[in-house]
Amino acid sequence: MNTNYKIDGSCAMQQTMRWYGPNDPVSLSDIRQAGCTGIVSALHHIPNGAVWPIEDIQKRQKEVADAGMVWSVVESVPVHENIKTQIGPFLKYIDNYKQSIRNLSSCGIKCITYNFMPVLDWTRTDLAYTVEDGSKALRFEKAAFIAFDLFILKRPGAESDYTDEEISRAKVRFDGMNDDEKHLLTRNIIAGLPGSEESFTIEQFQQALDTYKGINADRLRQNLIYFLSEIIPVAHEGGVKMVIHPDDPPYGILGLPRVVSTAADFKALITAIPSLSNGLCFCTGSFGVRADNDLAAMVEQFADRINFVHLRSTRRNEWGDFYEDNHLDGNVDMYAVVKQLVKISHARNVSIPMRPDHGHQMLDDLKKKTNPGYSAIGRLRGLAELRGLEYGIIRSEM
Ligand code: DNO
Repeated sequence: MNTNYKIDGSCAMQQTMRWYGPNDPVSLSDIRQAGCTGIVSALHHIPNGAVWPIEDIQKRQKEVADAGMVWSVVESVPVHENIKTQIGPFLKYIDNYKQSIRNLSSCGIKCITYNFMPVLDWTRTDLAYTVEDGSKALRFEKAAFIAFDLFILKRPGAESDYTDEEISRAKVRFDGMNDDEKHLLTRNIIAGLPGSEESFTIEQFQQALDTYKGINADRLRQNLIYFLSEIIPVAHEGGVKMVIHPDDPPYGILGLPRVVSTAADFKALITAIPSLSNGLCFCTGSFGVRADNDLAAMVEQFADRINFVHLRSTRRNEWGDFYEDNHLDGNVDMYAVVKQLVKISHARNVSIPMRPDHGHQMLDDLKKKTNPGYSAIGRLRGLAELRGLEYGIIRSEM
């Protein structure tokens, strides 16, 4: 038995939370008091595509250090849309991306998260879904999403992406919405959730979708592999692990291609670019929406690639809707996942940074303006439960 459990010691994952910077209503002191030693952050003020200056990186590092923590993971250096579509000055944006990697590395930050989702980062239809205990969760409801696509956005050709049953459910859903609800749904989808670096009007949104005409999943995958072939050698040289975040939700939306939704998807990326700097941000909430993703088996399969972990559990239904459940509830077998993560951390002798991904808006936070998914108390609860789970696993099995 290992009685040496130390938070952030070699036998446990590093506990972190995301911090959106000085404007985040949750302070660094709050995060420290939740028991974290690491911070996950990004320079949200730097425009997408521009180089991250060393001075700005150091300033953020100092803010975090002054609060007694370390900026351990970047989430995210966003990938410019031109890089995904290979339209326009994408080579320039790739050069800038490489320089941001070099700058972060020279400051000692060695783990960088990114995603390759076309147009939209994570997507939800409802940011305040009341669950049975009275707290509020994020939710993706397919009928509402399809209603947006067919009857608000009116995307050309959208009907052919859905079954008759899905269309009629969406119609009923749409007819039952008043104008405020339609407006809110639209905003939730296109105005950009926290951490997404894009925000659109309806017209701009359709234009952005149009740039993917003719780009199917194979083509998007090729563009991603090209991007990786350029940046991974730079990351490797600087000792940096690039970690890709899976698609959220992990299936096609709005006719857009998806290339990071399953184990096979990620396998294709590491087969093409085998360097260990080509890593994975293992997000149980995103991968877990698909019943065909065996999460614990994926941790085992990608044991040497997982360099950052998001722990969250979703509960899905037969329609493809899901909401974010409590961290130890829902469809994710969190015990099996954490057990496997503890195993790989030990085998590699590393303390992999993890963060409780999202949390319910609850207790006092219900009265406050919070970033959807990123309120203090819900994440505190999630982290406390996950810490206890990990502690129990280490104490009883190792
Ligand atoms: C949502 C987050 C995502 C994630 C990006 C990574 O809460 O998990 O916004 O940060 O997709 O690039």
